This record gives sequence, C-alpha cells and structure tokens, in this order.
Amino acid sequence: MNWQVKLAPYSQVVAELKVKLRGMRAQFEYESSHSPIEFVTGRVKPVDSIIRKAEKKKIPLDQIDEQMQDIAGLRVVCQFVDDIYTVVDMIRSREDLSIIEEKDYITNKKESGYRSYHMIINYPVETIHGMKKVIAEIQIRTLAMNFWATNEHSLNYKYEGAIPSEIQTRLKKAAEAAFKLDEEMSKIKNEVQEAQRYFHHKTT
Ligand code: 0O2
Repeated sequence: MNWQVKLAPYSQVVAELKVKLRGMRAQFEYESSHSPIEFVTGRVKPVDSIIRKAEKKKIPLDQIDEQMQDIAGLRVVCQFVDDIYTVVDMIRSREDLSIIEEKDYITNKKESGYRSYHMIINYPVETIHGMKKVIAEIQIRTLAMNFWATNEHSLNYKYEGAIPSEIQTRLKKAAEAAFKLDEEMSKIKNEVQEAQRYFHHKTT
C-alpha cells in the first residue's frame, strides 16, 4: 500500500479541522469572553500504529477507511468540565460535518480510569479526485484528564499494553485525584474566570 497516498486525505482533514477549531478559540478571545477551548492538537495516526490496531481488531487493511475511526484525530483541551459540553454542543451544531457517534467516557469512565468525550464525525474533504468523506475522531477533555491520559499512554507504550498491576492501581487513584481536581476547580470557576478576564484586560 502507498501509505502517503492513502493518508493524504486524512492529513488534509486534520489540518482543516485544526484551523477551524483554533478559529473558534480565537473568536472567543476577540469577543473577550471565556473560551471553552484551551488548546487544540491533531495528528494522523502513524502507519505502525494503524497496522498494529488493524491486527489487534482484525480489520482488513482495505477496510480501515470504514472501520478505523481515529486515523484522523483531533484533541480539544478545556479548562473546566462544563466547557467540554459547550464544545460538544458547538460541534453538534456545525454544518460542515456530521456526527456518526458520541462516546461519553466522562460519565462512563473506562476500566483504566480514562476520561474523555469522543465524537466520531464524517467530514467531507475536497481531494484532487473529488469530494471524499473521511471519518475522524475528536477527543474533548480537560487539562487534568489530558495530563492523566498522556502519562497513562506513555506507560502503556513502555509496558506494551501490560502495565504492572501496582502501577495500574496507582493510575486509577491518580484518575480519581484528577477528577476531584476538576470538581474542585468547577466550584471556583467563576472566580478563576473573573481573575483571567481582569488579567486579559490589563495585558491588552
Ligand atoms: P493512540 O495511540 O492514541 O492512537 P479501544 O479498542 O477501546 O482502544 P476504539 O474502539 O478505537 O478503542 O475507540 P475509543 O475507545 O474511542 O479509543 C480511541 C482512542 O481513545 C485511543 O486510541 C486513545 O487515543 C484514546 N483512549 C481510549 N482509551 C484510552 C485509555 O484507557 N487510556 C488512554 N491514555 N487513551 C485512551 P488508540 O488507538 O488506543 O491509541
């Protein structure tokens, strides 16, 4: 398979959605209102990860376009849990994409302790061969959830998916601590935002 050709539409989707989601953040800033978006990242899944996941999930390589939903991946990181649902609503109401599925791993955390909101979308992209609908995954999470997931992902990589049980237990405790932090911060959200508005006002 020529992976560069295969993944070109996915790269285009990631680039376009990064611009659009970052544009939402900028618009909030121009209007001097609290942005529910802290930052946005995106990546095309590396070829070795695609092959590994296809083998694990028994997806034939000629069916990854339909069956592997996170080849194009966007991540929206928010300050507060409420912000996640604001972003979800904004994405739902967009007319340039359609939603295939939503997975709320915040209300229903994963066994590992993972929390995040996933939206699987269909995004039409113009290619040199015409329009192609590409599946992409948008992960929306708080800074605390992101901190946890990034560390857990590194450990999973290090231990090739078999994290020792004592570390798994610590990770679960850390996930609860991160969730508590989100809860506590939510309680003083208004105070924090007021301080940030004041700071923003002074520096612009
Ligand atoms: P990478 O390296 O991020 O690309 P599953 O079979 O449950 O793994 P599925 O059915 O593809 O996943 O969908 P799901 O649950 O939406 O997970 C897709 C992505 O969510 C994962 O991609 C991770 O990025 C993230 N994710 C899901 N569960 C966890 C978790 O327990 N810990 C961390 N750190 N991230 C998670 P990949 O392909 O696993 O990995």
